[in-house]
Amino acid sequence: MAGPERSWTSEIVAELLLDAEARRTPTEGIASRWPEFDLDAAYRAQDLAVRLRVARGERIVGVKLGLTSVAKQRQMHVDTPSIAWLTDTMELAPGTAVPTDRLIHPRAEPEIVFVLGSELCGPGVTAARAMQSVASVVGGIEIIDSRFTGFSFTLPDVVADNNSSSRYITGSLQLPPDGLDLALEGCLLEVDGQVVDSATGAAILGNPAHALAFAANELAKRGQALEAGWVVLTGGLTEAVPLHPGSRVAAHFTHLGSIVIKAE
Ligand code: OOG
Ligand code: MG
Repeated sequence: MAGPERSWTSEIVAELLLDAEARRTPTEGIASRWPEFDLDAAYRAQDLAVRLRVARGERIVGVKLGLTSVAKQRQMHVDTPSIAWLTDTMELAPGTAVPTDRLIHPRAEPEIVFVLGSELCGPGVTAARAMQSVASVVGGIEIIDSRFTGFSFTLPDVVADNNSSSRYITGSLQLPPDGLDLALEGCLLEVDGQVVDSATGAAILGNPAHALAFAANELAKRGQALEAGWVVLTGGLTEAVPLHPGSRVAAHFTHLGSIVIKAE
């Protein structure tokens, strides 16, 4: 006879997903097992998980937006952007290979990244106001790694899973935002020497500045603000590409330089 239904909570979800990450073992979607699992419960799980990360010594260094481009929304079958946390252990130093043996099924995606010079606090933040807080713009590659089987999830699932966070790397070229037209900033995505995709910054909600404003306004709903010095990943410009041991992925930007990662 089946045992009693597991009594789900956001705490249980947070621990289950951190454990799946640590054990490199994907799990089935939460939403399919807990029908009441909604976006509020998912963000609670996300916040609890980041508190557990901080308790074990990680430091919050910024946020990452998810599903801000049509390319990503179509690929993942989720049509709403979301926000998640970045910690210091997610940053890959330049030249460091992506350790695929510690990950489940990593993928790479090119992103436009902001570094904040001052605090940015919602609600009511416009794209123009958001850009006043930006000290510099950088190119980046994010390595995502879903804790869900087959990279298959609902919006609450992926939010609880910290938007599939895994690693990220930023380029060495830091440009002031003035004088850059971010909607027109182009990016070529190259995998093992072949250009496989391209996009401009307009792919990100029309302009990555809108993603930054979205981040401030979403965090305000949870009583939080973006802090000076934080890094903001504005979301994958193109579909994410699978990373296998030996893969080499490069993102070539018009003005933000080239970022290259190798997987081992
Ligand atoms: C969700 C992660 C989303 C982005 O840039 O869209 C994300 C996923 O695709 O697994 O980081
Ligand atoms: Mg991303």
